[in-house]
Parts: sequence; structure tokens; C-alpha cells
Amino acid sequence: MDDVQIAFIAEAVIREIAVSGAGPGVDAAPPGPSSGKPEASPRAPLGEDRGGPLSPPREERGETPAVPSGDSSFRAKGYPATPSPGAPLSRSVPPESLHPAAVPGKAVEFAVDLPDPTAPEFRSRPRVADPVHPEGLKALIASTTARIGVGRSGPRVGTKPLLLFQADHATTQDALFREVDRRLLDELGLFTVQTRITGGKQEYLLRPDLGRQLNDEAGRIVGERCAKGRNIQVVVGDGLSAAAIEANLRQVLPILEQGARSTGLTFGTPFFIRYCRVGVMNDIGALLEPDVLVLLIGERPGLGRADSMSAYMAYRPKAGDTDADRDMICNIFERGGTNPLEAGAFVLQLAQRMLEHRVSGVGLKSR
Ligand code: B12
Repeated sequence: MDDVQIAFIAEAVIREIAVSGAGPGVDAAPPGPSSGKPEASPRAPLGEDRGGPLSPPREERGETPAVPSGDSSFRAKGYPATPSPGAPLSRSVPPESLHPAAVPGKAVEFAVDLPDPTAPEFRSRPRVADPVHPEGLKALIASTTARIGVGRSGPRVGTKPLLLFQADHATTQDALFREVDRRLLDELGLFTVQTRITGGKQEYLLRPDLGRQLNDEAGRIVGERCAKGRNIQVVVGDGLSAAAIEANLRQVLPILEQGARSTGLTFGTPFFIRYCRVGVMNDIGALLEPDVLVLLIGERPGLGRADSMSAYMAYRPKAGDTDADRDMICNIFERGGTNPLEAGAFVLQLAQRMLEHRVSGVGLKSR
């Protein structure tokens, strides 16, 4: 999808959100005594900037906005595009790395020109020898991302399915252990804070409890740089896939900011959380008291899919909240998932429902 198409779709999505009408018309006044929910501080109506001393939007503070609104050419400069799946792997091997016997007398340029084992046509090819129902087998394989119909060679798995599995596993490991590219975060104007993980990704995997709490410095920085009590606060977390954030954030974040502002909702300064788990939403809720908190986070990769992002959402999150108090929009990725631009629109629609009914999670299902 090129920039012009993205800009076109983005405008259409924002127009639709504006027409579908949340924003100033939505009643999100503080719950009264009948709601049974205590109110920590008085809140202004939606659309009004209710922040404290640090409340002005970033533009008013003379800072660069997270994204230049309406700029269709908004794209990473020098940021690598996600490689298209199925592109052949072609690598030149330096002659000095070859066995001497392969270089008789003169330097030879040796090219490894194998097809990418993860290409869709290899992924879906039936490999059972003489299947009873060839068409049925094809249909079964096409119906799932599970590894079925891979055949065997004697008692062993065949070379091609094995290569595919190893390639998928490598993709998963990369996405999980890699850090989100600093250039993307800079480009989108996101500052970084960290959870209580101090021992890198290994500790992150072993101690989800620490990934659910902001560290002390994060609490201080977020308190200083973000305004309290915005209608919508977006935060981004690496979660279990850096690749997911890199593949989708550039499209989703501008839609959320522009969509929220165009419907008159106040939008908090977004930031990035390293070593992030979903439960950290409670700490952010306690610090910033947003009406709706949106956490964009990398999903656990699997089956060759490492670029899938989720938006976890909660209405006025607070200490003690569980996943039952949250909602989520999952499988955000291009080509087969929820398209990131559409996902932005879904998130805003869900946020509007939360604002309208002043509840999220299981409580929202019955509304
Ligand atoms: C891992 C996982 C689980 C694990 C979570 C355990 C853990 N500590 O990691 C287990 C097996 C317990 C689980 C259970 C459920 N899950 Co689940 N889960 C996933 C999975 C595979 C990965 C999630 C992930 O990567 N999260 C990101 C990491 C960084 O988050 P985390 O902080 O490490 O872990 C938290 C989240 O994973 C969260 N979580 C997990 N599932 C769900 C579901 C909902 C609705 C919410 C709000 C939160 C939530 O629970 C963890 C603890 O807070 C996704 C698939 C996907 N495509 O995302 C499905 C997925 C998120 N789960 C789903 C569902 C429906 C559920 C259940 C409601 C199933 C059920 N009927 O019981 C329960 C709810 C559990 C809960 N936490 O309340 C759906 C959500 C669909 C939707 N849009 O609402 C997904 C997308 C799978 C799917 N395609 O159907 N899940």
C-alpha cells in the first residue's frame, strides 16, 4: 500500500468516525452516586482539556506532534520496510568463507539462491504422498494455519517442512528477543519508560509479574511528561513481539490521534513501555487517570506469524483490575488480519462505547 492509498483510507476512516458521532455528544460525566463507582477527582465534560499544570497538548507546548496530522507523506525516513513474505533469499558468500576446494585458482562468486521456505505457496503445499482425497487435503490445509498434511520421509519429517518450521521458529525468536527499533519510536515522538524488569528479555519471559509494574523512574517521567485525565490515553508496549509494533504502529497511531481529536476527545501524550505486560495498564491508570486507556502491544508470535499486534483497552483502569475489566482487539496485521487502519477505527468505536456506558470488559458486554 503506498502513501497516497494510506492517506485516502485514513481520511475515509476519520470521516466515518466523525459521522458516526461520538465526541462532544457523548455523555461521560462523572458517575453519580447511583453508579456505585467512587470518583477520585472532578472531571470536565468530554472534549474539554481536563489536564493539570502539564495538560496542554504537545503542539501547544511547542513540541513536535506525535504525527503531522493530515500529512499523507508521513513515513519513516530511512526506516527499513517490512520485507515482503516469499521474496527469494539470495545471499552472496564471500569466497574466503568457502572450502578451498571450491575455489580452484581464482575467486568464485558463490550465490545461495534457495527459495524462501516460508513463501505462501510452500506453506500450503500438500506433502502427503498419494493422498486418498487430494482435493480434500488441499481444502483442509487451506482452512487452517496449523501444520497439517506435511507428510513424512520414513519415520522422519521431510526436509522442506522442517526448514519451514525452523524458519518460523527463527522468526519467532527474532521478534521476541529483539528490541523495537529506536528510529521508529523517535519518528513517532514516543519517549521510553521501563517496567520493573532489570535482567533483559530472559527475565521478562520468566517474571511476568515484574512486567506488569512500572519502575519508579517510569512513574516519575510519566507523571512529568503526560497530562492527567485525558479522554483517551494511548501507550505502546513491546510485549512479546517487536516485529508487531514495527509492522503496525506507524499506521495505527496517527489514526487514533487524528480520529480522537476530530471527534473532540482529548488525547494524552503517547509513550513506549519496554518489557511490557498487559497488567501494567493498572499502574498507568493510577498515574494518569485517563477515561479510556489503550495499550498497543506485540502479541505472542506463532506459526510463522510474528507481526500481529493487539489493542488492550480499559475504562478508567485502576489497581486490582483484571482482564475481566478489559477488552481487546486482536490480530492486527496487514494481509489477512485486521488491517491496522481499520483497527484504529475499531479501537475508537470501542472507546466511544466505553465512554458512553462508563465501563469496559465483561460489564460492557451486557450493554
Ligand atoms: C497467551 C494467551 C492466553 C493465556 C494468557 C496467560 C498469560 N499469562 O499469558 C491464557 C491461556 C490464560 C488465555 C486465556 C484466555 N484468552 Co487468550 N490468548 C492468548 C494469546 C495466545 C496471546 C496473548 C498475548 O500475546 N498477549 C500479549 C502479552 C504481552 O500479554 P501478557 O501480559 O503476557 O498476558 C496477558 C494477556 O495475554 C491477557 N489475555 C489473554 N487472553 C485474553 C483475552 C482477553 C479478552 C483479555 C482482555 C486479555 C487476555 O492475559 C494475560 C494476563 O493479563 C492470544 C492470541 C493473540 N492473537 O493475541 C489469545 C487471545 C488474546 N485470548 C483470547 C481469549 C478469548 C481468551 C479467553 C477469554 C478464553 C476463555 N474463553 O477463557 C481467556 C481469558 C483469560 C484472561 N486473561 O482473562 C482471544 C481474545 C479474543 C478477543 N478479541 O476478545 C485471543 C485473541 C485468542 C483468539 N484468537 O481467540 N489467553
